[in-house]
Amino acid sequence: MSHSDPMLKIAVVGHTNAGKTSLLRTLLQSREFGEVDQRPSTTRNVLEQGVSLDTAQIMSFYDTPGLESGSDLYAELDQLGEQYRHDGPAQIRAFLAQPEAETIFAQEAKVMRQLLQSDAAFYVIDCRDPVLPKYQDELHVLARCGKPLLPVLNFTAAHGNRERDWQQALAKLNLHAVVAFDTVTPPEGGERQLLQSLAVVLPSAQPKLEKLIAHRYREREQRRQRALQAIAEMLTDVAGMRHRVPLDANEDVLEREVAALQDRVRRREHEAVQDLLARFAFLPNDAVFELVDIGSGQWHDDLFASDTLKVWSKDTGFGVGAGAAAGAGIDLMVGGMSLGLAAALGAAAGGLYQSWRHFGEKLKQRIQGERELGVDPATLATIAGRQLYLLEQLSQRGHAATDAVAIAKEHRLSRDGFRNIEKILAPVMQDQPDLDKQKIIQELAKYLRELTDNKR
Ligand SMILES: Nc1nc2c(ncn2[C@@H]2O[C@H](COP(=O)(O)OP(=O)(O)OP(=O)(O)O)[C@@H](O)[C@H]2O)c(=O)[nH]1
Ligand SMILES: [Mg+2]
Repeated sequence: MSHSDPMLKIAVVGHTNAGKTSLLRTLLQSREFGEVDQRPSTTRNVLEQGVSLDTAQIMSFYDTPGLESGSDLYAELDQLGEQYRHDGPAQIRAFLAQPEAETIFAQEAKVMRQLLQSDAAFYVIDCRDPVLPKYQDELHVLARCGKPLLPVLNFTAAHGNRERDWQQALAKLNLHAVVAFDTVTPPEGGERQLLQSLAVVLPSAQPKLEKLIAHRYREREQRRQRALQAIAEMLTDVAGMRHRVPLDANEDVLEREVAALQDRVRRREHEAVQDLLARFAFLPNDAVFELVDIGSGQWHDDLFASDTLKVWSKDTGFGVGAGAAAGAGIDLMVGGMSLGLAAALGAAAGGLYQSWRHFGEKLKQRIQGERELGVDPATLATIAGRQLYLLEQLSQRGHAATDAVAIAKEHRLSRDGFRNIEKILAPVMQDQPDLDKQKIIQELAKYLRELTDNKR
């Protein structure tokens, strides 16, 4: 791209509350751009945001205040006289020179000044609204600025929207290129379609926009790849977490160790969630765990909430054995072999030594006086399922969304869904000597990629 290339300037205009700032949040992949609110007239001034490609800025977007007085403005322009009949931009400039442009039409004037200085504009429409005359007047006034307008139908995910009515009304104004793009739940490939349609109404910008589309595609693929790698790393870390418990440890010590291990798992999962949110440019509170505790009916966000684990383990084919039955999600391992937490509990209830005894001499020798606590498969399947679900949600989520992604109980993996992951992680879970952790992470990342590719 040569330096003499003029900067592409795209304004975002439309009625107040139509979702202009929201559209830009999604396009710019920035949760923090501007101010979004359900009240009208949230954006009070033009706000610019540049877009860079390989460190060079190629274009700027301009968020503008919402239009509110389309019909009054239409009447005002009408009074400016016959001489502007065939020169819309001159008519708008004449209007902007009037005192009213600084007083009652101050908001509208900011929009029109920006539009005159831009190459083209997205005209954002809340297509839940009927095509009212005030909107048609507003569009007529904007069209007089002489810049290409690309209507963007927002709120298309809303039930009973009037997409068709709007398409017809826009065609009557000679606006045939229209894009449906819900800013909160953008359609698959929506951004590409939006930018390509912009290139249709503004052909001179096509090379730049094509470059941007290709760049965004590469960026998305790379981000997904790295996110899957990070998930694989976290799962391998958690699968390999071990807490040693001496043979002569009493019940309190065992409980303390279980709690400490649970805490490590929670923290590692939390870290991974924050990492995913940051990679996708979302905010720390944009994901919440909604786990209902079936027994008490209360909401828990605890990975190890006892009743939930118990019931889900059964539902998802993990059985009510091992750690799940205890609600601990932690397994007792002896010499790298899982004995299930039932054994640990037995140990806790009946005295460590007694329950230890029936594992036999051979085993006792093998463990050489120490047992280990590790994370049980049901817990790992929960964490894996949550992460993959979050990844999927974040990949398709618009940055205009203001609510959080709710991660619920059904997002854990079933025993079947977890089987291959468990197979790959087996050497780590069994604490095999000389295992190549990096190789396992790579293998797991590759498998997760296949798994998620199939879902796409
Ligand atoms: N569900 C849903 N809500 C949306 C969508 N777009 C915008 N909103 C919501 O609609 C309200 C208005 O959005 P804004 O982006 O502030 O609208 P605006 O056009 O910039 O408004 P002004 O700056 O006041 O002119 C906010 O509460 C948004 O969260 C959408 O596609 N779907
Ligand atoms: Mg706004």
